[in-house]
Amino acid sequence: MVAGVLTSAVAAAVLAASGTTGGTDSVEVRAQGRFAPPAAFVTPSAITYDQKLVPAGSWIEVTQHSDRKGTKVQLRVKGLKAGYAYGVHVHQKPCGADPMAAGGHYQNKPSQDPGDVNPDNEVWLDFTAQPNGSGRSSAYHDWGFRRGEAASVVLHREQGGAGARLACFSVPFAPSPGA
Ligand SMILES: [Cu+2]
Repeated sequence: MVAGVLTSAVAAAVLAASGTTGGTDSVEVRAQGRFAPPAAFVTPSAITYDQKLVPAGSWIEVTQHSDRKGTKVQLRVKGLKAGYAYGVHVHQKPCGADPMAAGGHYQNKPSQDPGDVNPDNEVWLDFTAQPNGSGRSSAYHDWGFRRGEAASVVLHREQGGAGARLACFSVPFAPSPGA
């Protein structure tokens, strides 16, 4: 195990921490944040665009484990709307005040074909919030991210690959070892 980088930043109601550790055979990324609305001068790492469904102060954690065989991404949330069915995917770009800033879905096989918008070619983390507002999900693929092409997790109003963007969390996803 080689010491990696650990950074943290506190700004307004935002706490974000991410770390990467790994030897030559695997890579780990863990990022946590609390959602805040877009602000004029500081872009939080976790931004809510809809405070009814993603209240300010609600919490998110995303972890990535990649090795030469594949990639597991796990999502945990707290403080969301009980019983609500959220759609979630990994997107290409970091979050911004504009919900569209995160760009499109990360795709293993980049494609314009709507048929390639599916949980095999993309990382979907849809979940339904528990009665206490918490939720979790995970996705495993036998592929990994290309460097710099996966940078956020977006929560959507609907499940199944589409729907309005409710919130966005910037995550520094790492390329697979050896990539
Ligand atoms: Cu999405």
